[in-house]
Amino acid sequence: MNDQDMDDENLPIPTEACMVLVLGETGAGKSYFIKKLTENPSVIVGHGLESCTQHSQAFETQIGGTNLLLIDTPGFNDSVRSDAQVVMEIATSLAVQAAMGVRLLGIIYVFDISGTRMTNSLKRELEILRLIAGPRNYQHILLVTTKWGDVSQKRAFEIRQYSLEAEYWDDLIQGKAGVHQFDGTAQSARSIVAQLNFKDTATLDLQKEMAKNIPFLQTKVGSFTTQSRIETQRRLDDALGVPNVNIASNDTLRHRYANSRSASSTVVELETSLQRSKSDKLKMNVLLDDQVKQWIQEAVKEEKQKTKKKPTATKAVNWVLGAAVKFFSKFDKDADQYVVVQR
Ligand SMILES: Nc1nc2c(ncn2[C@@H]2O[C@H](COP(=O)(O)OP(=O)(O)O)[C@@H](O)[C@H]2O)c(=O)[nH]1
Ligand SMILES: [Mg+2]
Repeated sequence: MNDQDMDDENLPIPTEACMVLVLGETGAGKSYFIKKLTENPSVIVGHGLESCTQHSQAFETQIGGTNLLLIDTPGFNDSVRSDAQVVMEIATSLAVQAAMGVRLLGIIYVFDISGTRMTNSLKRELEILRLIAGPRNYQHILLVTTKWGDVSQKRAFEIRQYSLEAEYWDDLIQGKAGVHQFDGTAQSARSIVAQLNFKDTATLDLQKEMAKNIPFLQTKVGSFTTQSRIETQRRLDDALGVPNVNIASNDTLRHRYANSRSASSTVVELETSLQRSKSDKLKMNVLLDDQVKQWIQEAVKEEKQKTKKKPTATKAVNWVLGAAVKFFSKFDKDADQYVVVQR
């Protein structure tokens, strides 16, 4: 399918809205930030460690006369999803945005200043952010620290922010990414978002790669998220003292580790991880742009049948994001079967 196939009839109601991606670790405060910004009670904020944002979702608001579509994402380092899955959801919203001609203003990257972070997961997450955006687009990124509430910790938090800026965010800041502290209020959220450049449109590196119509696995961020998973497994193998496990093998890891000192919970963790990386690779073979165009047409058709009208852009974006999650989850459920079929 090419762009000409998408005539007006197949598109949702045109919108002047601009899209903003909200990214960051699970629990960092993405949904909380969006809730304050949009004052929309249906934004679900998390309570415990489990991730709360079920899947990516768009929420509308207006800033200075511009309609914004904020994309809330489940978050990296999530308890139920791999980073690859999260990146695919981000890519889906970028593909919808491109297909519907919605302008992308940039990325808000949310960081919990009160939490202590594992260096490796932080580095990995920042690498994903860099690969999605590309160095020319750092100017379209806002790095936002949250959870400054505990006054007794203010000094410690400031030192943490300083070390983030000096050691982890230095290249992003040099590339003109903005740094902001969110104080938890609606006014603070609005004034942070107002710092995005409303006149400019961001074209992220990932969008450029996807426009070439290559499978997602071949994009830089696609290959990074699957490669590093293999690397994580190697490290776990080393820890268990079982070198050179061929992860492509169909032998179950439980069998391989039967005589090792490993705790069965670690084996289960490895098996889950192996399963996820298999299904992630299969998901990533999809030509996302084509798939998304089909979903948009289905969303328009369904809404027209129901209400005799086209869906709004927000409704269509959410319809597609929901369809994408259902579609991806099939790969997780059938991961083993698919792998056997592929051999
Ligand atoms: N004090 C404070 N709590 C916050 C802030 N942002 C988020 N939280 C809390 O942190 C938890 C996780 O927030 P949530 O927005 O669901 O995180 P998400 O996974 O990034 O969407 C919730 O209990 C929020 O109430 C903030 O700026 N200040
Ligand atoms: Mg959330």
